[in-house]
Amino acid sequence: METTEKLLQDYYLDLEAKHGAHNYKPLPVVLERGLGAYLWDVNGKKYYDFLSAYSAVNQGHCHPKIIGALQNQSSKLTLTSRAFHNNVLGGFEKFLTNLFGYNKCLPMNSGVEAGETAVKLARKWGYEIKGIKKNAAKIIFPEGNFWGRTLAAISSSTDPASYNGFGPFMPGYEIIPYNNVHVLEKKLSDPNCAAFMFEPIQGEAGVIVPDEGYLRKVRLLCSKYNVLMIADEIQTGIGRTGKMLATDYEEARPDILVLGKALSGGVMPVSVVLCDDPIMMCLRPGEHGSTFGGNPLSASVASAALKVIIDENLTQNAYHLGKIFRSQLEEFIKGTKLVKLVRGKGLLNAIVINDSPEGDTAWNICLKLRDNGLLAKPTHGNIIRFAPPLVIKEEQLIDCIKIITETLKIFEPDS
Ligand code: IF1
Repeated sequence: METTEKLLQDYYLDLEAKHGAHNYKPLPVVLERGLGAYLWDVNGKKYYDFLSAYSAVNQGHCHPKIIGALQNQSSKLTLTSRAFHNNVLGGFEKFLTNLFGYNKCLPMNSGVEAGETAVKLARKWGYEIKGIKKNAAKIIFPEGNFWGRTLAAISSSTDPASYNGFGPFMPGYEIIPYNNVHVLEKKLSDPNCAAFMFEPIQGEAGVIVPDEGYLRKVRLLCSKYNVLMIADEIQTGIGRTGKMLATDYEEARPDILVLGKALSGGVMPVSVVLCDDPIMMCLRPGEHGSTFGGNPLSASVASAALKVIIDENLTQNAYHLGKIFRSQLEEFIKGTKLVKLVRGKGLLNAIVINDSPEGDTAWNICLKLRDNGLLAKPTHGNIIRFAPPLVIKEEQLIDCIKIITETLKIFEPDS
C-alpha cells in the first residue's frame, strides 16, 4: 500500500479509534462503496465481499430495486409509529405471511429484538395455553448459540466473550449440547418447558451444520412434548443456505420463525417473527411493541428485498454455487495440512484452519486475502466464514476460489 493510501486509510481508522467504542476489532480496511458482490475502499481498491455483513447483504450491495423502494417511500412517509395505521404495513404483512406460510407476523428492527419477541411469545403461550405455572417457563438453547447482544440473548450464551462481566443473567434458560436429540428429549419432557430456540446451522459458532435428520427430529420431539420449536433463521434464512429457509431442508416447520439481516437486503434494520394465531394471539394490545417496528419505510424495503430473492432465483443460485465452492475447496484441502475441513450449505460456508482458536493464522490469512482482493473474517479464532452475496456469478466464484486457494498456499506449513 502506497504511503498516501496508508495515510488516507489511517485517517479513518484513527477517527474511529479516538471517537468510537472499541467493541470491535475490524479488519484494517476502510470501505466507501458497494455494488453487487463488490466493495471498494477509500483508495478505490476493489474487493469481493465474502462476509456479506454476516449474511445481511444476500441481494448484493445497493441493489437498485431495494434502493429504489427506499428512495420512493422515504420521499412519502418514513414513520408513523404504531399509534396509527399506515398504507404499507398490512400489504407487507400479507406478503410475508403468505410467503412463509404463517397466520401472523410481528415486525421489529434488529435481529435480537425479534429473538426477544420470540422468547416473550413462547413464555406467554406457555402460561396461557400450555398451562405452565406463572414465572416457571423454561426455554432451552443449544451450546454455541448466538442470537444477539442484549442481556436476554447473552444469558443463553456459552461464549465467555459474549457474557463475561454482564451478569446477573435471565432466569428460566437451560443449555444443552447442539445436535444431540437424546439430551434434547430429556429436557423437552419437563412440563415447564415452553420452547427450544436454535439456529438450523450455527453461524457465529463457526458454521456448525447438524447431522442429517436433526431438524426433523427436533420438530417431531417438540410436537411430541407440546414445546414450541423456535428457529432463529436470521443468518441462515432468506436463501443463504440454498433453500429459502434452512429448515426447508427437512420437514421441520418452526412454530415460531425469526428472520432479520437479509430481510432488508442490508439497507436498514428489519426483523420479524412469524407464527400462527394460537401463539401470536397470546399478545394483546399494549403488551409488546417498538417505535420503529413495522414502519412504512422498512416494510417497503423488505418487500422489495424479498422480491429480489424470488425474482432473481438467488436461493437456487446459492444452492448451485455452494456445491461448486465446497467441492473445489474439498479438492484443494486434500493436499494441505493447513486446512482441516470445509463445511456449510448453500453460500454459508467455512474452513477450519489447523491452528488453535487462540492462534492468529486465520487472521493473517484474512489480511492476505484482503491484499488479494477478497474480504472475509475469522470467527472463533481458527475458523474463516465464506459467505458472499447470493448474486455472485459462477465465474466470479471461480475467481474467488482461485484467490482463496492461492492465498492459503502461502500459509501452508513448510511452504
Ligand atoms: C455482532 C456474530 C454473526 C445472528 C443470529 C440473531 C442475531 C445475529 C443467528 C442478532 C447477529 C451478528 C451480530 C454482529 C455480528 C454478527 C454475528 F458474529 F455476532 F455472531 F452473524 F454470526 N441471530 N449476528 O447471527 O441480530 O441484533 O445483530 O441484528 O454482534 O458482532 P442483530
